[in-house]
Parts: sequence; C-alpha cells; structure tokens
Amino acid sequence: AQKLVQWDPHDIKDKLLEKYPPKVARKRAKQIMVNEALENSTPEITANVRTIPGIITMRGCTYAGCKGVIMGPTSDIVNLVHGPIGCSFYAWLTRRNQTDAINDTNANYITYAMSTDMQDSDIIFGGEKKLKAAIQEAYDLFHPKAIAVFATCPVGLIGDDIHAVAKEMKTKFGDCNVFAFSCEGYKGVSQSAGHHIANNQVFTHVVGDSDSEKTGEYKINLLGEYNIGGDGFEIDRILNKCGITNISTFSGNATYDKFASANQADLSCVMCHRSINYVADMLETKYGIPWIKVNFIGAEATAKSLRKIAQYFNDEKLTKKVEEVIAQEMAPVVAARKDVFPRTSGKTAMLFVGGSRAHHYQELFTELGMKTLSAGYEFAHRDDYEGRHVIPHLKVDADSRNIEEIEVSPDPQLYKPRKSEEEIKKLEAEGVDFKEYAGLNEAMDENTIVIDDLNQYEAEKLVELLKPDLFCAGIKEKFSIQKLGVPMKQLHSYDSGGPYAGFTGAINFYNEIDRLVNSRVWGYMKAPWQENPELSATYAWE
Ligand code: CFM
Ligand code: HCA
Repeated sequence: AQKLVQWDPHDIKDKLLEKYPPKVARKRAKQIMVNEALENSTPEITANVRTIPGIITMRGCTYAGCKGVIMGPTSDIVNLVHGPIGCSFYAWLTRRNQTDAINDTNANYITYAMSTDMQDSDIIFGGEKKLKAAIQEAYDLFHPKAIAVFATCPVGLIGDDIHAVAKEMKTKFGDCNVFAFSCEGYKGVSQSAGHHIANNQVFTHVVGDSDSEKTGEYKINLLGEYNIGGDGFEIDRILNKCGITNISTFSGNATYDKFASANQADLSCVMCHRSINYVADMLETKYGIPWIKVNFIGAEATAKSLRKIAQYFNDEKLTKKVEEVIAQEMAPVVAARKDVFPRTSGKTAMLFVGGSRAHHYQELFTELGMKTLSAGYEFAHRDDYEGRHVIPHLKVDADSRNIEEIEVSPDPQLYKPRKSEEEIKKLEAEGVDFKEYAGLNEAMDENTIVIDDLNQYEAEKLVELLKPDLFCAGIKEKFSIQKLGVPMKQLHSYDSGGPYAGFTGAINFYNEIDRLVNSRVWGYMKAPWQENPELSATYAWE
C-alpha cells in the first residue's frame, strides 16, 4: 500500500495557496487550517463567509437549502416553486431522498416538479396573479393538506409578496395550509440560510397543528435525517426493534402530520446539527422537549446513540432491549468488518461534504482502519468545526424576509430538560453528556488539514499533492477527481448506493469502500502528473 512518508501540512497549505493572487491567498488562508495543538490557543477557522467571486465553489444556494434539502423530502405537501422553470427542473429528484409510496394521507407528490414557470412578462409586470392561479390549480388537482411556495432569485428582486398571496389562498380554501418561503438563492452565503428559512416556517406554520394523538412508550423526534438512499428507513427499523417510537423525522420521508406532531415527543434527537440545531432549541423553549445529539452513521456511533437515548429515558426495560438489539445487530457487522479490514486498513481518504457528513463519515472510515487526511464542510458554521463552544446564529425574521448574522454564546438557559437537575448531575457524573457535540477539528487527528468551502482548483491540487486512496464529495467533483486516477465516492447522493446509516448501512459501506479502494481499474489510468512527470508532486511515497 502507498504510504506517505513525508507529511508537512504547512507546506501543503502553502502549495494550495501558491497560485492565488495575494488578496485571494490571504482570504483562503483563513479557511485552510492545519489541525494542531498550539501553545496557548486552538487554531481557528473562518467559516460561513461569502465565496470569493471567480472561485468555482462546491456550494449551493439558499433556495437549494430550503426547497431541496429541508422541504424536498416531504411527501404530501405540494412544493410549488415560484420562478423560472430552470430552478425547478434542476432540483427535480436529484437528492435521492426516499419516501414510502403510501403514507398517512395516501398522497405523495415527491415525483412532481411544480413551478409557476415565470416568463419575461411576469418579471416586468409582476408574478402574483400567476402564483395565485398556480396555487388554485394545485388545490383543484390534488386537494392537499398543505401547499408550500418557494421564491427563487427574480421573485425577491421584483418584490412579489408571496406571503400575502399564501395567506389569501389559505383563507380562501379553509382546509389547506398555504405558507411561503422567501428563500431566494442569493440570500445568505450558502444553503445554510435556506435551512434556517425553511425550519422557521415549518415551526411557525406546521408544528403543533396535528389533531391526532401520537402514542408510544418512548416517543422521539429525529431532527436532521433526510432519508438519503434509505438511511431513515434503516434507522426507523432499528428504533422500532428497540421499542422507540419516532413520531417525526425532519424531514426524511416526512408528512405534514408528522411535522405537525413534533410537539408531542418526549425527546428530540439531533442527527445533522448544522441543518437543524435551532429547531431542537425552539422545541425545547416552546414545548419543553429536551434534546440530545445522536449520530447513526457508523455501527459504533449507532450503538452509542441508542444507548444515549436509553440513558435519557433511564428505564430498565428499554436499556435491556437496546442492549439485546445491539448485540444481535453487531454480530454480522463485526463479521463484515473482519472480512474487509485487512484490505482497507491503512488506506487514506479525503471528505468534503456539506455540513455534517464530512465529520460523521469519519466514524465509518475509522471502523475500516482508514485515515482521513483532509476534510471540510461546504457551508458549516464555526460551531461545526469547534464544537458547541461558539454558536454563530442566523437570525431570520418571522416571514423569512430578512436574515442577519449574529454570534451568541451557548445559553445554558436553553437547556431545560424534564429531568431534575439532580438527576442530570448524577447521569453526568456517570459520563453521560446529553448535549455532547464535538466539532470536526476536535474529531480529527493532529496534522490533518481542515478546509472550509473547498473549491474545484484546491480539490485537484490536494489530490495531486497527497494522492489519497479515496476522495469523497458531490457530483460536481466526481468526474474531475476520477480523471486524476483516484476513486471518488459521493457522500451526498451515495451514487446509486445506500443505505449507509445504522447497522445494515455500515455493512453496505464496508463492502462498497473495499471494492472502491481495491479496484485495479484506477491503476490503468494515467493522471496528468504521471503523463508529464514535470507535474509530479515533490512528495516521496513508498
Ligand atoms: Fe446536513 Fe444533509 Fe449534510 Fe445538509 Fe446538504 Fe445532504 Fe450534505 Mo448534500 S442536511 S448538512 S445541506 S447532512 S444535501 S442530507 S448531503 S450537503 S453533508
Ligand atoms: C444541495 C444538494 C446536495 C448536492 C449534492 C452534490 C445533495 O446542496 O443543493 O453536489 O452532489 O446532497 O443533493 O448537497
């Protein structure tokens, strides 16, 4: 196996910046961090700032974060895009968020791309009439429980009042909730602002609106799980086996009624902190539902998360059941790991994904004995890198028209669990940290390189310099990396694979990664630096 014998992360950082004009290099330097222990401080990374114009970023826009990420997986809400057709077309079934064909309302609009198809004349004379007509058409066709309206860039620029239209139509129908999102793509610096706009509106317009009572001994919400490649199905399978009732996932395989019932849970479990942590806080503040951090990516992490849930409920029957399930599910996982480990251990990986997977997937690579050389997020905030020591927040006003960045420190008052303080202290003394959240920097080894908002140029340069055995990112990176002779695994869409969550998911992942990093096909390819040795890296390999 290839082994890096010379590794100076500072030198790598310099080489990544070498070609930039001085001003760009200065800015990018703050977003490239060598993960090392400093004498008096920890290294800080700049995150959640505007991409420098001219750079080909891996990021998406605010509309993508709102319409695609948070609301995209909802099955029985009509998601209507107010804008030119391209915005709808390019968001059509690209995220591999799976749904049950049949849900509690027997309605599933997931395969549709619904849009007002704005034309030049609508941009000049205003598009509100067209929007009203489209909402009416959707209502007449489907009689849905809810219609959600999404604004794309031109709508904000011409000033259509989508909230007034939504309100008017909701009043007119009486039996259909209509609400809108001012999620124009240009707002904010990335998808992250879109998550916030979506979550705020769901909390304001939907949560608490269910008229049916949810039953179950241990009722949880699963926040920040989007059922990509069926991950959510696997997590639900495990939770059901343990006797834990997941009443509402935000938003994998979600239905209107599931969102609406979130206020009935005993506990919220946060999976993707980046996209949703504030909903957990809002559920706690308004309804007194405490929350814990979980992670179901990685078999060990899954077991740990199940134990954490059981510890929260502090119930002997549940603890026993959880241990039984873990023992049963772990047996085939361990066997699968034993099989691939001799072939995967010692291999190296790089992970650049949106806001939490670059961290979560390191669990699976660790289980395979693989080392992550470099990783980073597209749009995370500093708390995702540094843990819950800093909480930069986006403040969005009630109808999501204005967004503003504020930085606040963690507010201990926000944590008001139903358990008594004494009980909490006792459990904490036993090593339970209900709000445990380590950032990416803390999770990674010394002398690795953490990079925020990686771009196309730096991705190729990194591969050329460090020649990892595997590169993980999204579709825009897929083929440029493979042309360098390095296998590439999509950790957004999972290519056509998955699930990778939970126990069955871990086995799927082990086998796929084994095949990828040991395939001989890459050896037949010539990367540019192999064809032209003068391009070759100055690093020695053995
Ligand atoms: Fe959370 Fe996600 Fe992610 Fe994300 Fe995304 Fe995604 Fe992602 Mo793509 S919510 S931050 S905005 S885990 S869509 S399911 S894969 S970038 S790392
Ligand atoms: C998004 C969605 C995305 C894109 C993935 C990719 C996803 O950010 O708009 O670039 O391959 O997971 O589908 O992150």
